[in-house]
Amino acid sequence: AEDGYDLWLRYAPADQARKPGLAAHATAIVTAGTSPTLTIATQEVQRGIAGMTGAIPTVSATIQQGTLWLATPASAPALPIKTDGLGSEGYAIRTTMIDGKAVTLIAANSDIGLLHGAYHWLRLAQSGTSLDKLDIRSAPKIGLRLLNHWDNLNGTVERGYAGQSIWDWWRLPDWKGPRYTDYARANASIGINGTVLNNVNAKADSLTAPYIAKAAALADVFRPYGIKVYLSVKWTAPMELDGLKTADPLDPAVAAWWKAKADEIYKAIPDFGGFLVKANSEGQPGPQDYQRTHADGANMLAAAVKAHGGIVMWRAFVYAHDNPDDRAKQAYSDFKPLDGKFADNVIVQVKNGAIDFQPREPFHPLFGAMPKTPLMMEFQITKEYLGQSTHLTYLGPLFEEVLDADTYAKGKGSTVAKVIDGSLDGHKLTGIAGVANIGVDRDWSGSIFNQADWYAFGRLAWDTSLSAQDIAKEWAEMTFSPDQKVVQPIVKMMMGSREAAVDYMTPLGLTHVMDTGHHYGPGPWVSDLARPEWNPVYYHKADANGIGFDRTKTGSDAVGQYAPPVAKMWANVKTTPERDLLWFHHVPWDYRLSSGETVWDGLIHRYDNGVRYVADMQTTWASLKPYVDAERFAETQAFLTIQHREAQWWRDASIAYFQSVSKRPLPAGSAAPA
Ligand code: GCW
Repeated sequence: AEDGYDLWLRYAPADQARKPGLAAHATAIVTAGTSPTLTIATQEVQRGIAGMTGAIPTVSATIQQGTLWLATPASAPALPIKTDGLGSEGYAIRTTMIDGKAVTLIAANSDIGLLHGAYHWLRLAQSGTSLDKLDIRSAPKIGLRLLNHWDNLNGTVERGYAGQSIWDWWRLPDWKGPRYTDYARANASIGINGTVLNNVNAKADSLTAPYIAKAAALADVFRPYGIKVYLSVKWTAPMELDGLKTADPLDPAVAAWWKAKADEIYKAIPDFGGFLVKANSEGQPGPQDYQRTHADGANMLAAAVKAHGGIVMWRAFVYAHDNPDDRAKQAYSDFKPLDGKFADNVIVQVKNGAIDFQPREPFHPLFGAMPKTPLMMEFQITKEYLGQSTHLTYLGPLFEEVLDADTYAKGKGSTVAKVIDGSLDGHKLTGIAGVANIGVDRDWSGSIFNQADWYAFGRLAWDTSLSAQDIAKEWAEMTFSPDQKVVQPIVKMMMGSREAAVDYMTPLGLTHVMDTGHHYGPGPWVSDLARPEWNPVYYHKADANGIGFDRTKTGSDAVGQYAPPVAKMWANVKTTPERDLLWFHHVPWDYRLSSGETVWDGLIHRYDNGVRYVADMQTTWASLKPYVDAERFAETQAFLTIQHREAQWWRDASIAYFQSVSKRPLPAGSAAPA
């Protein structure tokens, strides 16, 4: 059944006309050497070609016409392709003639590289691209390309909208169900090379011997796919598990405990990746509880894993309940002074924006501000604030917008992508993480279209220069059909969908106006939460005179945390892009937008546009009925109906509330809220 389980690795039967050509490009598979990874690559190509054409490529020792040849310089010294510059994970694909026979050669420096190459070739095959003349070289610039699971040991997933955790902790380590293999296939196919198994709001139990054994079992499944396992750790684990009196990072007994724990983990998982830490954030314990810094904490852990080649990813998502300063400024205030103080196997993990995975945020001020410290990106693939499982809001454009943002840290062109790929400041340790949207739902991600966000994250992590649109296209080709009659309308729907969500939820730079706790649906009126910075009214500051958060010198001066050219742009209401207007400025309701309309009218029009976009997606989707299988068609149609109703709810509730404050009439043509 088309229930979405196969993700983008469907290998659906190709058009009759394409089948012979496809099969002719993989009559046989020749691998130089043998390994579990090469077996996986071989079987994946067989599965793909068999699915698309019905013919199964043979496994052969000798090259024949139409061979797909997978080789490294080590296994095949006379390789006609240079593998310099491909690193340990990259690959080259080239069609060539060998002894008069047409061959497709995939070359790499490692078997993992060959596996990535095989997946690339299968992607071309699935998306209907000609395989006749290929000459491709591809290698990732970012070293760590990780999923972060916010999966709890009790099987729930924090901010997960696709069912319970896929980690079946009860039956691990003995039972390793087929889903783990399919998880590894999906991730390897887009170049993801690591996974943090458990929630950053960690429980100490994840470091006990039974859980280490369970993690080791998963690591065994993932290893031949080039995927390493990491764990989130709770700062007070030494106290909770072994009764230590303190978790002070400068206490030798604490350091010794972590060292012994690391040794124990590495004994079970020799290629264990390292630790991810949320400390002194939202109630989690951390080194500041002992008057130590984040660097003191990170460096102590880093020393524990150093001898094993492990790393520590230390999160910068911190804001304190007793700090009255603008929440958007707090991570920078805590971390910027620590630049240069972290050990060389520590990387600081920074969310894309300074608040929290909102539909739109300006890039985080730490990017570009800590040249002596490797920084990694944390994106959220799961859509906590973007409609969760039912809204179609493709995140590719959000990821792309952040990666392409210019920090001006070293002049024009100092993009966020260059900060995290290490090229701006010369860092070797580089990374990007995405908070996974994966659960036990048959379709893994809560909806078919949410699969695209997982896919886009992986593709951009591998190559930040790809465009969100090209990624949507290849995803749609593989997920639905290479028929452009299907692909084009789907890509069009996807490409405007995130902006539509911005319009019906948080137009013009509004932020964090979702209802409390679950963050689903509107709640701009909420003002009674204990922590001021959790209240939507804190963010929009709407009153009788106007709306928006003044983050210039007359307000919180958050703009002062950015490099001068950026700060200058955002400090001036006239040079601030309208999409960020209310993020940086408090403006009167009569403030004129570039269109000539007032900010009040502009706000209403954006709510209207957002709702209309969803209605247009419904129309487009309805027109695709003849081309999409019944199951996926019906689910998407039902979800779009939900989304439309909820976009309308967002619009109506937001307008009703803001109107109660602004006391203004709606512009002509806009309906009164229902
Ligand atoms: O996005 C917020 C979420 C919390 C999450 C926290 C974090 C894991 O609402 O659920 O906790 O951020 O990133 O630490």
